Amino acid sequence: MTYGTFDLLHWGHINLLKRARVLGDHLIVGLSSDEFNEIKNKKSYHSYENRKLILEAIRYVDQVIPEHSWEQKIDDIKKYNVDVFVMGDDWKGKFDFLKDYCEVVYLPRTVGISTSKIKKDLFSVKNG
Ligand code: C2G
Repeated sequence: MTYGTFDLLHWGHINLLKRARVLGDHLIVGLSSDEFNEIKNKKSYHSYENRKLILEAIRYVDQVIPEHSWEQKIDDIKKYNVDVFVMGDDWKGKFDFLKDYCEVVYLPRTVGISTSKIKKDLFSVKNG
């Protein structure tokens, strides 16, 4: 299982999902709701419904559920019988408390791409 906003889907997201998928046989993505994004101080370009539609089209993703809060992970792990929890290593250590419930894996982030980089680069192109 993994969680995230996955806005303006890019190859860094795909690399994460691809590597996460092979750690098990069914990948669930806890997709941040628009409301939870506000709590994370993130404003996504695509709505939750459209980010969900995009994620569900990815071959590595088997199921998408909403992420409404920081506190839902333990319940999700129990509810969905999660064996492995996976995140990019920008989160390294932040979810070690989940080790009591499942394996916790932090994967190296893909260097050179991010949703904020895309927005920044597009903004500078537009403004010359
Ligand atoms: N990611 C990556 N490489 C990048 C960009 C992102 O590996 N170049 C990974 C992140 O580490 C994360 C996932 O892709 O595991 C989704 O990234 P975001 O949509 O930015 O997710 P985030 O805002 O970190 O939300 O409860 C956890 C949060 O919802 C995580």
